[in-house]
Amino acid sequence: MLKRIAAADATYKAFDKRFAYGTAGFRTLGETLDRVCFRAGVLAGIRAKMDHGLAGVMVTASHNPKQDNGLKIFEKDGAMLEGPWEKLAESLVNTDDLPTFLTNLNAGQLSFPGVSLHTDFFAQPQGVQPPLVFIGMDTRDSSQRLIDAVSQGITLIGACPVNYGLVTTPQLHWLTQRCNELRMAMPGDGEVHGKVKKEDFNEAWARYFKEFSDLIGDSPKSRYETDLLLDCANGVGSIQFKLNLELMAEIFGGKDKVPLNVTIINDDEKPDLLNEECGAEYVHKDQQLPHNFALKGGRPGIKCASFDGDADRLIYFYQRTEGDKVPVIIDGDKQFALILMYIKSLLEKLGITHSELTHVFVQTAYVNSRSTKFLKAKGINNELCPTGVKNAHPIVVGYDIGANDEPNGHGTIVCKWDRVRAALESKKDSIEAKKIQAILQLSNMTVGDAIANLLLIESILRDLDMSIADFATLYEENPSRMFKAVVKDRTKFNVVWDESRLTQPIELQNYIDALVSQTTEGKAFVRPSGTEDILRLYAEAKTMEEMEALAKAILKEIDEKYKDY
Ligand code: G16
Repeated sequence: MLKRIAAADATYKAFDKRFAYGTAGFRTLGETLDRVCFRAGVLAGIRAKMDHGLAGVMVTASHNPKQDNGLKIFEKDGAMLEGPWEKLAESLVNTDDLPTFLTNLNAGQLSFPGVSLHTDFFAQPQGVQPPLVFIGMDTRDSSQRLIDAVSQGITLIGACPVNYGLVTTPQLHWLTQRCNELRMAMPGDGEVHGKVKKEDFNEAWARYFKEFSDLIGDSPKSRYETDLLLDCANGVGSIQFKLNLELMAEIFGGKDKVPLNVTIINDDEKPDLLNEECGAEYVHKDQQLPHNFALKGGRPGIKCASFDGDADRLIYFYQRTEGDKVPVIIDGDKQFALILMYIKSLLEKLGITHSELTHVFVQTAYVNSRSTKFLKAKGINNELCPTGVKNAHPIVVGYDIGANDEPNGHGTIVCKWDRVRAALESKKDSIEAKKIQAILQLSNMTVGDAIANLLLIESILRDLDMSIADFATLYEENPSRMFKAVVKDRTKFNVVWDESRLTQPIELQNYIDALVSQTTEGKAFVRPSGTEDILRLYAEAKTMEEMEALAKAILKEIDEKYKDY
């Protein structure tokens, strides 16, 4: 086994840089990732060969430009790869001598705190259920080649790749978790994974959407708009969401019976067009209407949304008046404020208090100060964590109901079903209890999911009879924006735990502090990106002019003094 791994590894071009397991796995130019993908396949195979028996690998660079690619590894329950395993993955991918590394690792001469390798991973797997790695990819040019490399790594270490082809990232997380549940329910069935079809995902959400719709009924709405213009970033989201729409038409008994009429734009899956002037990242960060907005009926007042390249982010927006190039944006924070307020108000109607069913809303330093004030006033328990689902997850799971999100459109709400059901037991026939369960069922609890979140949010907007303009005015944000700065070595910029301040270079932090203190309702911070070779700057102020001046001054300082730092 080791010889074949070594021989295969040698066929992939060596690289001369160190790859870091960043915010969302390994990510860089697609053309440089072949060996990384092969080795990551070996790692995922080892993960699956431990007592868990299952892991997942998604080949995607999500919001990044089309020439990039990357991969995320995840656990059998769909959660991100455990932190200690990230460290092992990083070392394994970067080693100069893979056979020696693997030999030492297997013999226990090389160890990683928190990683328990209690099974000889060179041995043939025992037991009925083979170790599996669920794999999938986005629509990039390099994705097929890279997934072949991942697949080879998995096979050579003695695990079995299960290739789902073109899927959204959250879909693959969910399919992995689904298989894990089935395996636990049917431990004697070695072929149970064959029962997990990628369409199960689409079918589940079409059904959950219908179940919630049945609770609302079809009483006329005066403000809710059934029409939605959806920008799919020319990515894999359009392939999957179209299937959802077909299934919804079937389940509702006809397209005209579905209380949501979606017109899709930017659904050309040509890799060249991926994320090009469209998609959630473009709309949110560049604050622009997506390409082709006007092509299929985009006009002032029309409710719109954007997915990103692998459909794990969702941004809502609309054009306020004719000719406006800058859309009104409803970011992740506002989407999840709506979801939490909705659930909280149902719980309040049932008289269920925070101590009976605890909740938390975990956000990042990017949260707008007005959002924080709003949540506080509404009594929503709020915490901050560093960027990345892997950082939010440990906090969220400490509560009965927990949501985490980022303004860029990532977000999910999870719950402890046993706690929720127990709290609702004596009221389970009430409409409120039914709605709480139906809305939580609409959440993809493995990871933030643009398709699931869209159907979840549409359900709430319809129940509350809210228009897109009503949604936008849930609270008013300070003008804010994210900027990028290119520096020679972003790893030299260190931040505090929640990323809101630099610890190094401290002179730059002092400069930012001085500017912020002179700005009305000013907020700004700089952090190194974990997915791109840049620094990110967040700036916020009471007025657009002050926000822009704040950002301009910080960007100038970085350019003049820290570009080659
Ligand atoms: C990933 C992460 C997000 C993060 C984003 C940008 O998203 O899952 O949590 O906000 O990268 O991260 P950074 O600011 O570190 O570059 P995606 O959608 O690109 O996979």
